[in-house]
Order: sequence, then structure tokens, then C-alpha cells
Amino acid sequence: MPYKRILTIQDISCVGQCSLTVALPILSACGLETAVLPSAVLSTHTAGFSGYTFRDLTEDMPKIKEHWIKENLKFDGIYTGYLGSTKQIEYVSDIFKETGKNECIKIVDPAMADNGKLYPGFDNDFVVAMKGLCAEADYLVPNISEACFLTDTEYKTEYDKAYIDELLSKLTGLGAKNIILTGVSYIEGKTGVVVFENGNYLYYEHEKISNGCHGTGDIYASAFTGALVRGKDAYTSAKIAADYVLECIKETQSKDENEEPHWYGAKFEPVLYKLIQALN
Ligand code: PXL
Repeated sequence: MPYKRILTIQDISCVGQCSLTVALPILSACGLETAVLPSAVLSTHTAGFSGYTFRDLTEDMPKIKEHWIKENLKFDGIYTGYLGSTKQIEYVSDIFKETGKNECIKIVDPAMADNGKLYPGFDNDFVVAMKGLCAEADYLVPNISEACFLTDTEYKTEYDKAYIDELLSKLTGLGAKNIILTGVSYIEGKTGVVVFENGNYLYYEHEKISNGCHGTGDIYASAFTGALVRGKDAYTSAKIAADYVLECIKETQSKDENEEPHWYGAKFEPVLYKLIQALN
């Protein structure tokens, strides 16, 4: 297996099992060399904690990129997640163009919404800028909320295949080449992921064991990216990532009696070995 270097651009939430604290161990477990560009440093993530700190690192981005260019440092894959400002989207686009190797795979997780709502701090300008980044992604990995914001579509919790087809068609209209749409559930007790690649539409359905567990979007996108850049095809990567997220949720739910509820993230670490097994 060729040794690949991947750059991931997302925030450091110091505590909270999301973004870089999730992406780095998962990408490493996939056998990749990791490089990071932190978009912001927060004391915790913004979903459920209050009073968190937020240091925006937008200004550092072009300087870091220039240094990499001077050192001729290039990447086999670039994977973006939670970004700290609208301006950063422009910088990410430059980083794609100037630091990606010829065959660089660009994966964009438009991390900005869940349950039909934008995360705190995001606004319509950010959504508009993110629409532009979709056209540069080889793989776009939105959940349904993000797909709705990107396509100006009404968010629904109950829908049919026509609604999902419409979302996918509008996302391709933005220029997204391949789309991995997560959290697509047509029947009770089941959920799944739609893999729309080179015009082909595949659906991987699996059991649904929770109505949402914070951080699973980042776990999903990281495992998908890791498997894909390591060389698996998109459907296999999407399936490996979905199975791994299920294992993480099961692990999170299986606490002993004296343990506090683990509400802010998913226990992905104890089952990381299962991801490695699935990759081999
Ligand atoms: O998991 C996505 C995410 C990443 N980073 C920060 C967040 C969130 C979701 O709320 O708040 C800071």
C-alpha cells in the first residue's frame, strides 16, 4: 500500500470528541500520514456546552500555506470539516489548488448544521460560500440538514426517495462531483447512506440504534476519508464508515451503572481496532 499524506482542515475543540481530536486518530488508524491546519481553537464544541472560548485562526491560514509551498509540501488528500469563518472557505479553495498533488482527492464535509439548524455562529453568508466550495470537492459528505441549507430545500424528518433524489440532483447542480449523503432513513429502525458516484446511486442501509449522538458526523467523514484515501472505492469506504459509526454508538450506549451519561461525544477509541480490521 503506498504511503499517503493527508491534510485535514478543521477546528480543535479541546474537549468534546469532535473535529481534529476525532479525525487524527481515525486517519492514522487508516495508515495515513496526517497534517493539520486548525481552523479555530475552542475550549469545547458548541453543541451543549455554554461559555466556550473561540480563537479564530483565519489570519494564519495563508501564511501557513505559503510556508508549505516554499517547502514543496503537497498532499495526496485534503479533507475539510468545521471551518471558523466565511473567509476561510476562500483560503481552503486556494489550499486545494496550490498544495494538492496532481491526483489529490478533496473531501468536503460541509460541517455547519444538524437537525435542520445551523450550528451557533454560522449564517447565510457562510452557507453561500460553502455552496461555492461544493464545486471543488471530489467527494461532498453532507448530512440531510446540510444538504438542505446548500440547496435551499425545506428540511424534513420524514421523506421519500423523490425528496432524496431532488437533494442529490440539486447538489450536483452546485458542481459536487460525488456525494455521500448520510443519515438517510426511509423506514423506522433503519438508516443509511446514499453514495452518488459518477452518476450511479447506491444505498447502504443498516440498523438505526440512536436518534443522534454528537460527533458521529465527524467520525463518519474521517473514517470515510481514511478508507478512500487509503485506496478503497467510495461505496466500500461509505460502508466501512457506517459500520464503524454503529460500533461507536453501541460502545457509547454500553456504560456501567456508576458512569455518568456520555452526552457530548461518541466513544470511538475502544472500537478503533474494528475499523482497522474492516480495512484489512
Ligand atoms: O461535530 C461538528 C463540530 C465541530 N466543531 C465544533 C462544533 C461542532 C458541532 O457542533 O461545535 C466546534
